[in-house]
Amino acid sequence: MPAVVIVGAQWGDEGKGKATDLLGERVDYVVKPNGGNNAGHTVVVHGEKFELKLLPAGILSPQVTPVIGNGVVVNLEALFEEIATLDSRGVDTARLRISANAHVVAPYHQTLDKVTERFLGKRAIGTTGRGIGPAYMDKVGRLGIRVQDLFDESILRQKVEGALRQKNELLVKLYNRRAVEVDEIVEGLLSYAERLRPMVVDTVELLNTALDRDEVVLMEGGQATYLDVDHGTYPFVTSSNPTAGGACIGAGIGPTRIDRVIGIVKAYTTRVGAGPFPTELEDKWGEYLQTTGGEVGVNTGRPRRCGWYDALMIRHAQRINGFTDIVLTKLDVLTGIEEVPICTAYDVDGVIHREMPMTQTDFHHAVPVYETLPGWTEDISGCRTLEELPENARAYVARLEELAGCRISAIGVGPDREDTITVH
Ligand code: 2SA
Ligand code: GDP
Ligand code: MG
Repeated sequence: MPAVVIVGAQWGDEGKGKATDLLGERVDYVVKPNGGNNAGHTVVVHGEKFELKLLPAGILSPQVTPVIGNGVVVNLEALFEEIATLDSRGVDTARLRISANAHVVAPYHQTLDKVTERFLGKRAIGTTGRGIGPAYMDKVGRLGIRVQDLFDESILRQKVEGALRQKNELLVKLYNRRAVEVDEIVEGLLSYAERLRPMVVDTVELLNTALDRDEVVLMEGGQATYLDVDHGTYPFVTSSNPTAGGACIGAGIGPTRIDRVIGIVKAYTTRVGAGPFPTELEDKWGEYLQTTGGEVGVNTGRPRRCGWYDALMIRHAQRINGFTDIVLTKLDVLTGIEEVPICTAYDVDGVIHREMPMTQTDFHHAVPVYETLPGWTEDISGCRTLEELPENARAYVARLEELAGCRISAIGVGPDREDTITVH
């Protein structure tokens, strides 16, 4: 398996971190292709819990070289904080490599994220407030600061001056904030330059020569398919492309080198932030999933909205990403529910849709149509083979596989690395 992509199939927090960590033993490089410190992965290794934000989950496997790809936006303060936390817990972070082309999240990006959300009022996106959107806006608008700019003070100064001419107009005139000083930003960024220098390399060369040597590179997508700025529930999305195609761009690896695209799918659905969510449960079952599943944002501590499994979303995600396999996570959370609903169609103002509607308006109006399967009460957390699962749990998995049109190759039955069924 030369290059492998891991993609979230829903709205994030499907357990991508755990899946990456699990594959870690067979992988040489783990590259994060998109997003920044808006991500949040909880990985439990032999009972010890790690929370990762900006760093790829592969950093927890000693033989893996973790890489921050060109498609990432890097908050340097958050980077060094996370490195310090992992160092203090005995994780070797010296192996980390960062693309010279990755963009920097500057303090004014974070300010702009927060004031824009306030400005939007009821139409706010519910961002993580980490400055991710404004940093990507500057990248596309050609006003961004790249990691490599920190090694050339005069270029850095010119770029910061250019960016602040526009940002200060916005901050002062539109948002009634104080203007940001060029020196303050330049000095702040330069203070990280020497610590950053040994980590910064041409990651395209690093990763592609590794592939030439038949080493395994795993691209660990952040966020998820329905948070993708092109394919997600726009405008309630993040500002990058956390889909399989986006991983190629964000890592600098050509699509012909990719062998497997693994979709990470939660056995139910969750979402953080605003936006449509047809199967959302605002009753005791929503609360049940939230509590039993421990559905709280790793990064911001926000409770995640919860709902039943939506088969239309997964089938559409399968098309967008071309999954070769699905890893189904958190099946254990459904234990004890007498009858487990699966959304197999939407009723949109009296019209039945069996595939994702074309327009966002229809998606907003979609009322889920459920098929219900009998549940199971047996504790499944100790199961390690498909055969050990209760019959009803097996039937649930088989039905999801059929509806997704894709093989389920592993099933999560608990948060620890070991709590996994590998399907042969
Ligand atoms: P942003 O900050 O611009 O990327 O926010 C835009 C939307 O993307 C959503 N988003 C996320 N959704 C789920 N999980 C994410 N990471 C953290 C986690 C979230 C947390 O793993 O728990 O701690 O709150 C993540 N990152 C971005 C966000 O909610 C907006 O809807
Ligand atoms: P990510 O953003 O996709 O990496 O996912 P998060 O780490 O934000 O959220 C997934 C949560 O579910 C984490 O707390 C994991 O420890 C936990 N988790 C992952 N897989 C399983 C599973 O199969 N069962 C249970 N009970 N928890 C899981
Ligand atoms: Mg997460």
